[in-house]
Amino acid sequence: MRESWQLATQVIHAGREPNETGALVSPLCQSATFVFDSAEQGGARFAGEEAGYIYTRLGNPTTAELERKIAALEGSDSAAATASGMAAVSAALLANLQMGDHLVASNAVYGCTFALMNSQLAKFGIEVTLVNFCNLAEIEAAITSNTKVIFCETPVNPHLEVFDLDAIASIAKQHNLVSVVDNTFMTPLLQQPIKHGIDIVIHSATKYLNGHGDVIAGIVCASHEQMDVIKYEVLKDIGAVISPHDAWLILRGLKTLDVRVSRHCDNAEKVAQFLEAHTKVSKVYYPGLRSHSGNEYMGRQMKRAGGVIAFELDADLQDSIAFINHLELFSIAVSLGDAESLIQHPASMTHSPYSEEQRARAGITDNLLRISVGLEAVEDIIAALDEALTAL
Ligand code: LCS
Repeated sequence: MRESWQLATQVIHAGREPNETGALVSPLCQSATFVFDSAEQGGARFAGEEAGYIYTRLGNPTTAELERKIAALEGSDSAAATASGMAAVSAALLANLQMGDHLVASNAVYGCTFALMNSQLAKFGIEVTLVNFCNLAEIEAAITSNTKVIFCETPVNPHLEVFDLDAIASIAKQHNLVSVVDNTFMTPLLQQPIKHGIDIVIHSATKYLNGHGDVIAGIVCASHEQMDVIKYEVLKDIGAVISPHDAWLILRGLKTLDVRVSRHCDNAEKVAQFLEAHTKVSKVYYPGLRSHSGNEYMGRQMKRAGGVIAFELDADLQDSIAFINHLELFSIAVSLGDAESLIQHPASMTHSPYSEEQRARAGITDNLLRISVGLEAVEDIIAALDEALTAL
């Protein structure tokens, strides 16, 4: 692979290695374990004296191809594919936190990431402080002598607030913290946090990377030094690794990532403009719109705004729920980044682990609706929204 190749080319070719069959598509290596030539060879592989596969929880050729590809796209030394996006978040945090440590994260994050920090990590004496990452002084003020990690998503799930990656990386370096960014909403084609100085990038590969709604998976990208702990200690012992079959499906999905992401963005830009102009929509959250606070980062940190839009209707909660039920073409489902357009209600679905008060602090209103704009003809997506808005 040439370093000069564009991401649209790398997404197809990066990470591939010739295989002995000559097959264009790398064969799926669906094996739990690997046979040693001798007892001595087995011992040498466990001791790290000889390269080679041992057991799929420790590494697998299909998984390794996916890891090489994503590492190339994100510009990291290495990557580890995981059983889910939550396994990726967990591995990145557990590798860098222990009892008595403190973590600073943004007020709004995906609901289960919030629950992991506030419920699971809390059980092991790891504290979290959630602050507004738009205000850099608030981040600085939250840092204490035991802070080890700074974490955010950008754009944020569910309301797409955007944070300054250069500034976050610089605060982390100044205080000797590990910075972790969840890049799920962007994919490496639209944003590469490591190029802004971020230490660890994670993804729910369930979303755009796979893109076909048939796999739950995640990926962590970091330096070799970080990966020695993330992959060969934490993931090895916790066991939250990806199935080779799922890695193979994601490799298949990734071949069309560039064309899919372009179409998601084209469609979402038109849908966001339609919603913003509609009298029954009171607020639209999409960084591609000039009215959005994240718009200043377009071009600087994000190439385009992605395929997720949040909005509030000029209606009460009951009518907003009726709108979801009335909407044709869209499936009422959590997740995002699939070919199908999806709609969900964050307060009662993806962000239900938050209490009402915590949601208010995170800016997640009860009326907020979130759509993942799919790959259908945009005229049909807009017609469906228009009809449901008219029926309000
Ligand atoms: N990070 C982000 C930003 C996410 O949106 C999600 C899942 C995860 C991590 C966890 O990934 P998973 O374990 O599900 O692969 N977000 C979801 C959502 O918004 N709707 O359904 C799942």
